[in-house]
Amino acid sequence: MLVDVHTHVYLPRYASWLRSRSIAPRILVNEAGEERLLILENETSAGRPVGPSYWDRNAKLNFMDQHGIDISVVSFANPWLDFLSPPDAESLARDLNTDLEEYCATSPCLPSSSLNRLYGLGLLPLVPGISISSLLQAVSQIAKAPHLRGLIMGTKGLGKGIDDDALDPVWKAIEEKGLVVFLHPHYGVDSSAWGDKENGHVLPLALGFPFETTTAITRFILSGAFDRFPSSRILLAHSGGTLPQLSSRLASCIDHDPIVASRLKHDARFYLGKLWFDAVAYGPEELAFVSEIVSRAGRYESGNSNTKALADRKEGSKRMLFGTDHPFFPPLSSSEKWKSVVENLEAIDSVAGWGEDEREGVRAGNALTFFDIQ
Ligand code: 5CU
Repeated sequence: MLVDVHTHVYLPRYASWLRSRSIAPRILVNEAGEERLLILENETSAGRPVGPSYWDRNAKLNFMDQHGIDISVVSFANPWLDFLSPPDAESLARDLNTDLEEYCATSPCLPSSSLNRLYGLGLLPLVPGISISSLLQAVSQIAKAPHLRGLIMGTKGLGKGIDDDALDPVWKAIEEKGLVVFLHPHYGVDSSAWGDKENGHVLPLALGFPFETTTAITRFILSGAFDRFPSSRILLAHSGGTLPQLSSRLASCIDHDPIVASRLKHDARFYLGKLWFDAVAYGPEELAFVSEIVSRAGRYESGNSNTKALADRKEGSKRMLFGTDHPFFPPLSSSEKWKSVVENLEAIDSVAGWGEDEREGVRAGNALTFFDIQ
């Protein structure tokens, strides 16, 4: 079985909003009469192709069939509602969450099963100036929707990031309802870091996106939020960005900073072991590394971190879940299989130390458990 946990949509109502706008984020029609998408900072004014794969459910299901994906946990694509006023964000969040529940609930079931092929992650109207009660209403709406299993969240929060103390009641409600939070980037990092050479979207997407996620989740950890909301279930996009690689350095920097250290109940690496990671890393070595380090995370405090690498990888694989990033990164020809699927599946198949149980877990079993799809 194959379950895709990182797959996006712009539902028709959202695409209409993007079409109605004259500044980015927007969908425009070019001189050739083709729709183009303009969402990233510094995107050329020509934008890039956008079409039914972003909003048409049949296109999503066809993509799933073409790649043997049985179930998708669909989430809204960036930049979500970030650019809207509080009243617009609030009403669009409500409508989009309703739309997504219907999109999933009326999807076909798996053959000889009562499981739907589509489940969803809703969204919150997280914009500066929104009231906390509006956010709590959205959390409650999502929790009541039978096919929504959580929500996707960007890194801005109410404008001050996801470590903003003002969000504590929201994290508390999310934790109480047992909802998954899929933390996903959009803004990258300051584009002056990319220099003057024309490198298209390579640097913002390959480096900026993962580093944005790294910064956001690290700030969340440093704020002590995991100590306040220890049952939070956060899934990190793109295999956690660079947090796994930097976690021991982070722990060391905290050790040398008494103020930050006094805020945390645990060694920084402990919190790594409370996270989940999509397996959208495109290479077996990266998956191996993340699974190994994640499994050791909780053991640093007991001084027992140097155990067997291969056993650690098996254990850590339980926190990793297959994803595609559809409909981003399409191939040049529509008949081709998407590299994002093929490469990520090949990577899962070739991790040294993962046996068939671990591969099956990352492909499907972990997601079914994590999202309570049964
Ligand atoms: O290619 C891109 O711009 C993106 C994006 O915006 N969001 C995403 O999830 N993947 C790729």
